[in-house]
Amino acid sequence: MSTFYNPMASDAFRQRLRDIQEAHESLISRPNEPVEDNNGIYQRWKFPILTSGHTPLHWRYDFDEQTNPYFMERQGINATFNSGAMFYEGKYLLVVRIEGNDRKSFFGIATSPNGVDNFRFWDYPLVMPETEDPDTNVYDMRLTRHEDGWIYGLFCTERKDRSRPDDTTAAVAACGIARTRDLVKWERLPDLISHSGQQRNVVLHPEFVDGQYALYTRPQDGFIDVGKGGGIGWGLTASMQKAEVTQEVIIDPKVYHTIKEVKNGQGPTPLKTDKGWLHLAHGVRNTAAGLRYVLYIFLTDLQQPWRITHLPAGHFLSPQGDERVGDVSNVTFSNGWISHDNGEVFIYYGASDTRMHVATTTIDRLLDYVQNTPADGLRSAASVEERIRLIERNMRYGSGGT
Ligand code: M1P
Repeated sequence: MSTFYNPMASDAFRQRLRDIQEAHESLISRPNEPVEDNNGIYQRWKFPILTSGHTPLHWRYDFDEQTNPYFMERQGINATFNSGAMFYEGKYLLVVRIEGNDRKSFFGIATSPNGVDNFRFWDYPLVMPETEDPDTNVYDMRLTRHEDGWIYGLFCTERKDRSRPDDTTAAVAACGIARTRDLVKWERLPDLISHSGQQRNVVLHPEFVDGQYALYTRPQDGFIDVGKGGGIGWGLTASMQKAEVTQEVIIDPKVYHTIKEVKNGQGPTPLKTDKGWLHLAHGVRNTAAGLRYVLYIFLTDLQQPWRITHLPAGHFLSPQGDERVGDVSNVTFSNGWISHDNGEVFIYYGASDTRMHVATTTIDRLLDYVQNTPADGLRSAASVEERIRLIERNMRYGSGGT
């Protein structure tokens, strides 16, 4: 990472430059630590791994005293969240959704040697080429290392809804597609064509299925409301250079009175295990205080990745403590996780559309969780029955003794 020194500036200006660089370095290099509380499923880590304060100072300040005599932050960064993730050349690499004070999101790459702290941004943000129809906003990239040899980044591209010119809030979401070999140079491909309305949370499956590329989709009637659409969909396309899904089936629908009553969406690229494909997703319900986004896990069949074999009830991870608060409070959202051959898994999640966190676990724990957590009985009485089964099993060990 670059350090900056301006020999032409006044003592006061140079001192401030030194001070903010020291404070920035101490934030970035602060060691993270596991939180004491641990549910046995995963380990949360205490500090956010990325905040707006982690973004490079030279993206925000003007270091020239002539043009910035008050040493102001010229181009503030509002938030860093919802990051795609992969292990790349020995480092934990995140493609971070960075939101400027101007509300525009863009991508920046940050890497860490250990996956839990010391994430440092590359000197420049990622320059994403545009299609003939320029994006207004791009965000939430899912990285997939596909067996065709490319690394794909699928993301949401948002544009004004031109059919409603008088409504300044009307927007259209679609799936933008780009690919790279080195994460530096990106080739933009045409946006996904689907025939089910708008799209967000589209994810590329890492292997060919029946000789085709396979996509997890999330069709939606509106920009925010999924309306009659929604659910995690599945579709095939012969090519990613002209990706088109003509047949989309919903493999994981939204369901009344569950954590995904309002909407849901595939998270990162699923992980292949010997028991099936492990999926992380987000589910959304409504509350008097607004929407609540939580994460859940499910397992699909190895040969038929669209077929769910295990789907535990309820959430796997929900916003806790400070994670609850931010620009869009009560949100956990994940579009990146990293697994190693030794079974370790690093789950990266955005909290309340503001900052990034990590939780660590293993494939074995995730498989135990997904295979042995009861499914949703969809009624209070069924939940009580299920809980009584657990209580009765435990009662064998209760003697009233110590
Ligand atoms: O604000 C919460 C999330 O809302 C959207 O997700 P979804 O389409 O599933 O509602 C996205 O904008 C996401 O980035 C954001 O975190």
